[in-house]
Amino acid sequence: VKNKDASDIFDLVHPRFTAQISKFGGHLLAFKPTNQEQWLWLSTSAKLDGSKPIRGGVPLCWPWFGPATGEFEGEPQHGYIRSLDWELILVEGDDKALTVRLSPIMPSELKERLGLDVFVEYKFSNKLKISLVTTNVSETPRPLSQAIHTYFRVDDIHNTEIIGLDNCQFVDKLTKESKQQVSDIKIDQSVDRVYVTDQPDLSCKTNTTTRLISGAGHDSIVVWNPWKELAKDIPDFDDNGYLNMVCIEMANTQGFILAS
Ligand code: TA6
Repeated sequence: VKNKDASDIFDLVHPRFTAQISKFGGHLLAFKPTNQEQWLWLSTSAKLDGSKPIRGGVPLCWPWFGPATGEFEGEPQHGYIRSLDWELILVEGDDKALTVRLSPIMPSELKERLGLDVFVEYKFSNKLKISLVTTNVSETPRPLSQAIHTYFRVDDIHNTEIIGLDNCQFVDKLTKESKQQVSDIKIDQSVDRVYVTDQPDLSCKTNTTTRLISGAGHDSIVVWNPWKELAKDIPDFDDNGYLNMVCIEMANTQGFILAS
C-alpha cells in the first residue's frame, strides 16, 4: 500500500466550476459547475491511497478495456494507466474555462512494450470535455482499446433514462448475447452492455436534470450499473451506491488499430 500525501489530490476552484483530480490514475474525482449538482459519483469507500484503482469519478481504461487478452493475457483489467501516478503537464485558462493536462509516469519498458503513449486533457467550464490522446511511438501499427469510464451521479436510478441508443446493437456482457436495444434505456437490474455505435450524442435524464453526453472517435458506448447483488460483492462499492450512479462510457472496443 502506498501512502499518498494530500498533494496527490488537488482541487480546482473557478468561477464556473469546482473539480477535484487525483494524480493517481490522472483521475477526475469530482466536477460541479457553479449552481449545479455534482456530476460524478464517487464511492464513499473508494480507496484513494493508490492501493487500487479509484471506484467512481472517471477512471481511464487504456490501452485495453475489460480483461486483458492475447499477448497481454493476465495483465490488469482495464489496462495500466488507472493504476499509475501521473504528472501535471499543463494548467491554462481564464475566467471562462480551464484546461488541465496530465500524463502517466509510465515505466519505459512498459511504454516500449505497448508502443503507445497517452495523455489526458480536461477542459472545464460550465461543461466538461475529456480527451484521451494516444500516440503510437513504435514502428508498427498497434491495437488500442480504451474507455473513459465515467460514473455519472444520478438522484434516483429508478427514475433515470438514457436516451439515444434506441435500435442500437449491443453485447450483453452478463449473458454474452448480442441483442438490439428497444426504446430508451431504463435500469432496474444489473446492466453491463457494450453498445456498438459511433453515435455522437445521447442524454441521461433524471428527476432533476437532463445531461447531454457527446463523444467523438469512439466505436462503442458502454452502460454499466452492477445493481444490488453485484455491488455487494465489490468491496469498494457502497452497498446502496448503485441507486445513485450509472456508468456511461465512450469507448473503443472493436479492434481499433493505431497507425505508427
Ligand atoms: O465498464 C463496465 C465494466 O467493464 C464492467 O464489466 C465492470 O466490471 C466495471 O467495468 C468495473 O470494473 P472494475 O475493474 O473497475 O471493477
